[in-house]
Amino acid sequence: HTSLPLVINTWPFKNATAAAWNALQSGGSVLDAVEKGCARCEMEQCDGSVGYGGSPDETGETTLDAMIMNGDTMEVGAVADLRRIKNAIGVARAVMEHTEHTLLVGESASVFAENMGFVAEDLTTNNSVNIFSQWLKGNCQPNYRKNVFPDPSKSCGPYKPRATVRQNTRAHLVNTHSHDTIGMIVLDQHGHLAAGTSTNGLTHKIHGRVGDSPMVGAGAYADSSAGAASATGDGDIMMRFLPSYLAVELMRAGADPSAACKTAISRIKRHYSDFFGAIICANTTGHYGAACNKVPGLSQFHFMVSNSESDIPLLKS
Ligand code: SD4
Repeated sequence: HTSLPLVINTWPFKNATAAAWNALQSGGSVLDAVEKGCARCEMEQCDGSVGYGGSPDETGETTLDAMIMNGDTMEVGAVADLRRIKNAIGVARAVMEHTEHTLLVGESASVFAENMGFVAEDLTTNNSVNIFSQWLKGNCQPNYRKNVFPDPSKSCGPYKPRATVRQNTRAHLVNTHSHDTIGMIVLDQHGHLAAGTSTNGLTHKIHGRVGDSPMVGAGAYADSSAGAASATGDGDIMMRFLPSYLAVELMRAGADPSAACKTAISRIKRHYSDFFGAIICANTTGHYGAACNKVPGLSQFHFMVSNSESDIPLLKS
């Protein structure tokens, strides 16, 4: 396909798109491009929802999830609930290239990262402290718990199960500004395909919560013989449906990328009509598509594209 190479990523994170594109132009592999692109967002703290200093959890800590997948070899490296290390996608790649494992989590992932030479630093910033203290002060809702109540003597938690389970309680606020993961797909002229994600997850999540982004087939999936996909949104819901895997398998079966994305989203809608989420897809010829679930507050889902028809990142929706 003449428009190759192709870089696409979720949300209008155009510096990430450009970083991935430049990595390819300077001779880097598709994995280098995914890593450089996501790392750019980690350093820029894209939207406050990638990298350090965003989305503090219920204890005020920022923790990171990331994944990278090689569509040629099907190797994956991922980290979840990573603490104290800013470059989560770099650690994910180190898991892929320097271990036989796929996913490392929590404190142990951080120790692995330190041993691999990643710098340990505090991920807390004034911004994350502010978000956290606002939440403690006024609006201390157990956003991501159901059928529990907070200890009345404290402003927040500890939370206890309700004696009688209320039906259908979903104290789950969908705040579109608390989710904006970067998910990226890169395809080069030789058909090498890679995908990756990086995020700081959800604001006020329960300590230890892991989203869809580091989960293979949920946050992203790549298979150079079929295509690649990456999802963003309400990871707790989305990971139940492996939307990225589903979209790639649909493309393998002949669906065009837009149709594959739409089907992956509608599969989730069958059960959760108001979930917040979107997916991007590309096939092996460099055609791409995207779909999102329309919910109040999210008028359009934007994503970035660079290919040889336009090496300036284009905003699509
Ligand atoms: C998560 N999927 O941790 C991520 C958040 C996200 O757009 O993608 N927001 O659930």
